[in-house]
Amino acid sequence: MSIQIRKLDSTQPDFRAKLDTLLAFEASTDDAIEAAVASILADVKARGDAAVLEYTNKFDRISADSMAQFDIGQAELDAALAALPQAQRAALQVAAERIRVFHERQKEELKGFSYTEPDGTVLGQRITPLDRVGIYVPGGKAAYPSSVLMNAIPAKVAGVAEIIMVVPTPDGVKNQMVLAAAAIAGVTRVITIGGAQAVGALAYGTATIGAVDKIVGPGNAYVAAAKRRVFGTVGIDMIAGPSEILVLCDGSTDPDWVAMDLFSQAEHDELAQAIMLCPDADYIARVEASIHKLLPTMPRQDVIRTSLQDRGALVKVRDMQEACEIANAIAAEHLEISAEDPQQWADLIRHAGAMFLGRFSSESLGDYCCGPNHVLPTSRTARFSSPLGVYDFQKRSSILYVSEAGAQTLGKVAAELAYGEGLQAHARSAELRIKAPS
Ligand code: HSO
Ligand code: ZN
Repeated sequence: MSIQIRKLDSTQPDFRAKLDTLLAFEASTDDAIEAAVASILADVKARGDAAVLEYTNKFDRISADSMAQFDIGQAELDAALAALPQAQRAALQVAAERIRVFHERQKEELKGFSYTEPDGTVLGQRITPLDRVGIYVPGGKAAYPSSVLMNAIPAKVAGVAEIIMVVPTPDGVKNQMVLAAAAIAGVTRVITIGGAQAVGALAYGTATIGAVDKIVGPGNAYVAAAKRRVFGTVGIDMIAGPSEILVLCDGSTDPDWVAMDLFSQAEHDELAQAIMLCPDADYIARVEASIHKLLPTMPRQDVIRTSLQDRGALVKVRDMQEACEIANAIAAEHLEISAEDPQQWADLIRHAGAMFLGRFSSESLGDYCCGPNHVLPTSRTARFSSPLGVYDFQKRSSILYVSEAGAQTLGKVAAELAYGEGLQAHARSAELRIKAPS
């Protein structure tokens, strides 16, 4: 079966409207899902472990009789790691080490500070890790060991004391590579529960699972809805949408490479989005030919075809400058700049989750092992949010030490403002510290 891929031209008068339609993605607002999730969360909050056990047995088609059966001990994690084929174990270890090194750098950027004023007053900011974090790992078609590393390692580097990973095991089947990745990343505890019930258990705590402070990690529409609802009780990282890749191409890269890069995100999901921008019409035709040639060789060709047909596009732009402007409007999760001199174009980019510069930097390398995080803002949220990082597992506290001399001058300022706001106690609290003139 062949593929029909959308071709757009930036000189068409309705180009921006067409692009907007293509980019529009409705994050789940399904009423049935919302209602189901609300009732599961309320039930978990009220009945704790009993509810989690029931939902897990029902949704994952298993028949456990106690929560203890969902706890995977360290010995089982270590055994999963030991049993992996040597090459797979080595690859996970190399990836984990590189991810750790990158995030250690991030941590160095995130030091607190303090400064002392002439009167001895000291002001500053202290950064501390979260105590307990929950990591949600999907158990279905997107059970990615690489995502275990990408979520757990920054938490570990930040200094989070307890990392609780939940992963559903439909029909009781455990993904050994996911367990091995948990062992490598140093996850504290792995519990084989999933869905909204796992999010509820982590957020509210049950007798066997203590409440966490933040829940991170991707999940299906139920998990996303549950994370939104528990936000406030706990922190959450983001609501991840389908994967996206935007390739900016000057026409100098082997078209097979570009076609395969587009496939690499399209193969994640029918809803994934793969778009190419290029000023050279002949080159676009060559990439299209590569797509036709390579698609039949792909095991996941059905997913790729649907994704490319429904949400993909090959876009002819006037020049690379215009490609950069459009890239900023798209604010893609992944942006590849496959060009002779990528840096000059990268300098023009303000909005992208991750930028891959030059033709050798395929997104797949970043997905697994370069080091930067692959959990990135999707659905245009790169306009205002950042890759998952050490900072997501830390928070800041302000430090205020006011000297006796500082209290004299600051007290007058504060009292003035407090009277202005009609707040007597504030004003007098400041004034009590001001010494009467002797
Ligand atoms: N590209 C995905 C991450 C991933 N790729 C995991 C392969 N495995 C995030 O958009
Ligand atoms: Zn990927």
